[in-house]
Amino acid sequence: MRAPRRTAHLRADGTPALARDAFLADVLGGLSRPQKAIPSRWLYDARGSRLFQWITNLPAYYPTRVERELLSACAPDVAARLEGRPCTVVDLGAGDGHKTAVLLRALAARVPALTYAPVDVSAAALAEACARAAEAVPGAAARPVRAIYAEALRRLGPGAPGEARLVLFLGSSIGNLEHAEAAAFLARLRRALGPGDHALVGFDLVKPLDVLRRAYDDPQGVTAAFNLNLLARANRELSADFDLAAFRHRATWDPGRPAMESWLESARDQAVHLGGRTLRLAAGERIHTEISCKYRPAQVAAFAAEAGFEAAARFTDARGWFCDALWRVGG
Ligand code: AVJ
Repeated sequence: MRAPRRTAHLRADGTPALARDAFLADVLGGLSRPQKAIPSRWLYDARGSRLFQWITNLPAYYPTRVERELLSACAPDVAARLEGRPCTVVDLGAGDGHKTAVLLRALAARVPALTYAPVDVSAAALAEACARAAEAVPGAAARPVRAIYAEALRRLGPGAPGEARLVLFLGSSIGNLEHAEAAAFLARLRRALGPGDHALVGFDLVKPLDVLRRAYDDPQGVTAAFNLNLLARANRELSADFDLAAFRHRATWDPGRPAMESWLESARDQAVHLGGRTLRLAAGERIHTEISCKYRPAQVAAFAAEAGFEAAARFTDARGWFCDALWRVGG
C-alpha cells in the first residue's frame, strides 16, 4: 500500500500530479467499463470553464437567463429575511458573478456588515468573483475559499454570534449529481449550518423537450465544443490520442431520472492510446459524460425535508422553468 501523498507537485506542463493521476485513473477506468463513461467533473478545466461561461450566454441555454431574472425579482425578499444581522454569503460556484451581484446589492441595503465568500478551485475564478462583488458592493469584505465544495463546507465552522449566513448553490449545479449524491450533499450542507442560517439552491425544472434539446445541443455548437474538450483535455494532460473529428456530441433525454444526458459518440471503429493502454470504440458507441437532472417541484420540497431544512420560500418563473428554493435552518 502506498501512503497518500499530501502535496501536489507540478509537472512540466503545470498540471498538478495528483489531479493528473486521478484524471488518468478516471479515464482508463471509465473507458474499460461496458458502458463507457468519464466523470463530468473533468469537463471543468480552464478551457472548459470558459466554454461553459460562453454556454450561459447562449440564447438556447435558458437556465442562466431565467435564474438571473428570478433572482432580480426575489433578492429583496431574501434580503428581508436576513435583515439587521451581519451577513456572510458563501457562494458555491460564482459563475460570472452577475447573479450574485444582484443579491449582494439587495443585502447591502439591509444588513450592517456583509462578507462575501466565493468558493472555487480556480484562483482566477475567485479573483474575478471578488472583483465583481467589490464592484457591486464596495463596502463588502471578501473572504475567498480555494477548495472543492465539500471541503469548503467542512471548513465553514460555526458562524459568529448574531451572524446570518446565506449559502448560494445556484445554476442547478446540483443537477450534475446523481440523486443519492445530491441528497448527501444537501445533508452535509445542512450540517455545516446553524440555526437561522439559510441556503438558496437553484433547481432546473422539467419542461418541454424541444427547449431542453436546444439548451443541451445548441445550434452554435458551443455545447458540443464544451463536451469534446473532455477528450482534448485528455490529449493535453494525459498524452492521449483521441481524434476529436471522430467523435460527435449527443444530448439525450432520460425520462426515468429525469435528466438530459451528454455523450461523446464514436463516428467509426477506432482505437485510442493512453497510459500505455489501447482502448477500442465501435462505430456508434457512446461515452457518457454528464447528467443534468431536471426536477419537479415536489422533488425540490422532498430534498429540503430529507436534508432537514425548513422550506422558507420558493421562487419560480411564470413558465415554471426554473426554481430557486430558499431554505432555513430551524431553531
Ligand atoms: C453547470 C451543471 C448547471 O447541466 O446545465 C451545460 C452544465 N452542460 N450544458 C448544466 C452544462 C451542458 C450545466 N451545469
